[in-house]
Amino acid sequence: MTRRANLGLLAFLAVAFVTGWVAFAYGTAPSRWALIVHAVSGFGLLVLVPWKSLIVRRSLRRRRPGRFASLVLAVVVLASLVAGLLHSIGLPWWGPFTAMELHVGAAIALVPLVIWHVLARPVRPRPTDFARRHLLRYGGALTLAGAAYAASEAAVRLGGLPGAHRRFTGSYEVGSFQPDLLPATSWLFDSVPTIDVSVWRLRVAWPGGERAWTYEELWAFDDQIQAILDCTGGFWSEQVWAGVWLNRLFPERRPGGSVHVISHTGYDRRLSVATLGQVLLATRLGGEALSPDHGYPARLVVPGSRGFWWVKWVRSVELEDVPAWWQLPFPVQ
Ligand code: HEM
Ligand SMILES: Nc1nc2c(c(=O)[nH]1)N[C@H]1C(S)=C(S)[C@@H](COP(=O)(O)O)O[C@H]1N2
Ligand SMILES: [Mo]
Repeated sequence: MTRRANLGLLAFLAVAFVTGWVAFAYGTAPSRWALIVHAVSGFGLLVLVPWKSLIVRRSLRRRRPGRFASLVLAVVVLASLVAGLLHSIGLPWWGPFTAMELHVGAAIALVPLVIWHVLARPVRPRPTDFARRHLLRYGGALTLAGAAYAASEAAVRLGGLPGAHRRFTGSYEVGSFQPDLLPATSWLFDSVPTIDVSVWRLRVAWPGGERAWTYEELWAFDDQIQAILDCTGGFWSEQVWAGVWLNRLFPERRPGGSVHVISHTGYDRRLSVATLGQVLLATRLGGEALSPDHGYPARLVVPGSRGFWWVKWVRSVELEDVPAWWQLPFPVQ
């Protein structure tokens, strides 16, 4: 019994961890499905708490070494759970971090703790763990978890809490069509650079050629799009952007592969050439020149993709003969 409760906890934790990142990777349908599974596995951990507390009580009496680390693990799991729930409910929150930052930060801190815990307290699954009578139990725990999630969503709606209005990615709307209210944010460590457009050039390169564009030349384009920026930090905002479709900066006939977009700060993303007609290199937000914190002189607008694809302060755009998946799934700066 206790062994299977431990295995269940580990499975729920692993599923929650993976689906959290899937939700971060997508701004479209997969994010919705991932977050439903994510929430159910989060509630699954809570469902198993009564069994786990029996295990914990018994184990504490034995005074085994490493108890302290196990308790830290429990506290960090609970911190992540509580922060995730507070974000989803939308209750006010104070402190140096947002609920979502604390949620993900705690989840990342869990990785070494969980690895240590599993190595220090190994649980070997046995074939009988998958016997039919146990499968019913697992099904029961899953059903309870699903029901708890459904009940919490219903409560958020009935209670008229802010969480009722969040997007399927879990993000809250901020300042749509009011450029001044669009939050300025970075993925991790980038800070706003100072760029002098009289010397700045956008480098556009492809196999066999390249061209440098001045700010004035780019400013002359007026391709427009209304798009939602959905930051994994937990906000979204719809704005009108203007600039130039990326495919217009390249020669008509070009090979496949991907486009490597590099920021003045070194931050970079790689996009599939198939999408270039829908990706805007924006010079304007709401009809005005970009402000430095929103990417002046030029930044990407990638509709349907999470904010971290919207590279700011773009310095060069290079067509290369490598596939778009040839990059880390998330930036590291
Ligand atoms: C293994 C540790 C984790 C656990 C136990 C966990 C659990 C939870 C729970 C219980 C919620 C509230 C669900 C709801 O009521 O809607 C939540 C929300 C959320 N989590 Fe996690 N999570 C974990 C890791 C992560 C990671 C690593 C990420 C992202 C990289 C992430 C992203 C999110 C997001 C975006 C939401 C908001 C969903 C919404 O508002 O609908 N989580 N998480
Ligand atoms: N060069 C660079 N571009 C970047 C980032 C960054 O850290 N560096 N952060 C990205 C993230 S995570 C988001 S959500 C958006 C935020 O755009 P905004 O500050 O205009 O709202 O910019 C993206 N572009
Ligand atoms: Mo973001």
